[in-house]
Amino acid sequence: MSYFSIKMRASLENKHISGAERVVKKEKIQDVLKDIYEKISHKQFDNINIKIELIKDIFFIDKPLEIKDYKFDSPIEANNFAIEILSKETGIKKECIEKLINLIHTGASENKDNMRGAMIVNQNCERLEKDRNRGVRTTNVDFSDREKFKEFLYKKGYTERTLDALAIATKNLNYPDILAEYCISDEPDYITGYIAIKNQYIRITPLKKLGNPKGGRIYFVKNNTDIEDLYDYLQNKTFLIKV
Ligand code: PML
Repeated sequence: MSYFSIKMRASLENKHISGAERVVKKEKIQDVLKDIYEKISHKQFDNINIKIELIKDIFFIDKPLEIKDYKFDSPIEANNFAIEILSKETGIKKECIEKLINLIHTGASENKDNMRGAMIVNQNCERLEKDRNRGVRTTNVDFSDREKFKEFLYKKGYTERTLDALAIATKNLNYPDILAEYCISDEPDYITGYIAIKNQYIRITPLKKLGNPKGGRIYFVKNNTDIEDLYDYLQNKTFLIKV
């Protein structure tokens, strides 16, 4: 059975507006193109880039991480809760995690913009990204039946952001040396973030202050992580999550 990866990126004056990624069988390509175009058709853009590629090797993950929800009165309380769990799961000192989380909330790249991809941090609190502005991006992951699973999540009150983020977190945590992940959106009004640990996707509201345009991800990894292999896994290996 052959699968194709479809990647769409829309921009306006070279600024990213919207993006979508899917992994589907050939007969679904036309429907998916229509779907992802609908997603951006109401926005202003001057360029859409679509790439469709045959996937040579496809891997499967048995199920998505289990979703849990927690609500707090303030981002401070919410982040303290996240830091507690992340420290327990990774063995990394709370002060280190707190410092890195603060960076994500204030713009983690050198010029105080958001990093383009995720920060990678080991248990000694050392940053391992090859480029501190670019970070690493998890791509090439989708659900085996995205529409069915989307409907299931929508009925429970979740959004397409949850769907996409759950796919990314599930692929990340499937890598043996990734111990945990922290994420807040760069959308100023999307204040639900998450932490992911082995088997769990823990949604936390409000993980950031309303109106803050900063966001990003941190991947917490084991000390002996092979960084080349990690990049290859996150960026090049294609996974479908069974649902
Ligand atoms: C959720 O609603 O489950 C949290 C999603 C975070 C999305 C982060 C992003 O915008 O990439």
